[in-house]
Amino acid sequence: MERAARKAGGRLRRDFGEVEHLQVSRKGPSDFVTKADRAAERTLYDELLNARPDWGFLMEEGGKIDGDPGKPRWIIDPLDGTSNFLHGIPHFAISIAVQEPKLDGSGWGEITAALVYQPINDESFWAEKSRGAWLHDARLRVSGRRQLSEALVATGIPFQGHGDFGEWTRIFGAIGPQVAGIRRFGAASLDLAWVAAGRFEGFWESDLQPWDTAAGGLLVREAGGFVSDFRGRSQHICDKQILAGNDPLHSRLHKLLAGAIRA
Ligand code: 2AM
Ligand code: CA
Ligand code: CA
Ligand code: CA
Repeated sequence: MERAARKAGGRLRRDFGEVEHLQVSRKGPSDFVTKADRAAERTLYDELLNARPDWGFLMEEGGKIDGDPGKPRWIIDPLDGTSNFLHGIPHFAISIAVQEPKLDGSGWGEITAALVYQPINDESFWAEKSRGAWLHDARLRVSGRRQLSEALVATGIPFQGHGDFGEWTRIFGAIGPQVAGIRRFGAASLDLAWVAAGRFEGFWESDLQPWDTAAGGLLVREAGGFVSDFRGRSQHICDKQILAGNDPLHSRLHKLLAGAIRA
């Protein structure tokens, strides 16, 4: 996983330097895809298929590819933060997770391994189920801050055609005055990795996809944090909403969110 991400990351680094020459197309009004997204995904696919020929794939650009029955699958966002990438902002990542099939064969189950790799500053956040989360060889632990007034919280703001601006604004109005600050950096997998690393005390966003949350969710849990939907129920990767945070701030944020949604 790390080898594949480093190879694809090297490619993204080169393309980032040539961003003005990249072919760009649109999937929606402000939802762009570049030659770099596709090339990185191709590299990840080739490397991971070579390493585990019988596993399946769920990828942002290429969709679903079945593996052998009973085998895990890779969940891949080859370039999370395409808008940043396109604007020459070096905040983007590769996100890879491993999902196990359910034992009874009735679909997909737990995420057991995760990697979020930031090619520009060469930060590699990884986790294995029940074995912890790490930044390179340093164990990760969510923030120890306990006061909302000291909390730096990240979010994702809806954009054209995605998400509910009214709901986001109500939540922002509820959380904003209570916390030390709110950030919107534009790459959900990195927002989650940074919660795991204790850089943010919390993160919320709606309208996400499995490849945005699969790896980051495991990172937060393995770093001792909590991940849920906006109602505090356990978050499955197919849920579009996510709220992540340390204990006790996850529950404080959840109460503010729940109040704002009801209002
Ligand atoms: P992407 O770069 O892999 O498409 C949550 O904000 C996610 O929405 C981001 O991680 C980003 O993933 C995706 N996204 C797509 N278009 C976006 C836009 N115009 N602004 C912000 N995020 C966008
Ligand atoms: Ca995209
Ligand atoms: Ca992407
Ligand atoms: Ca993404």
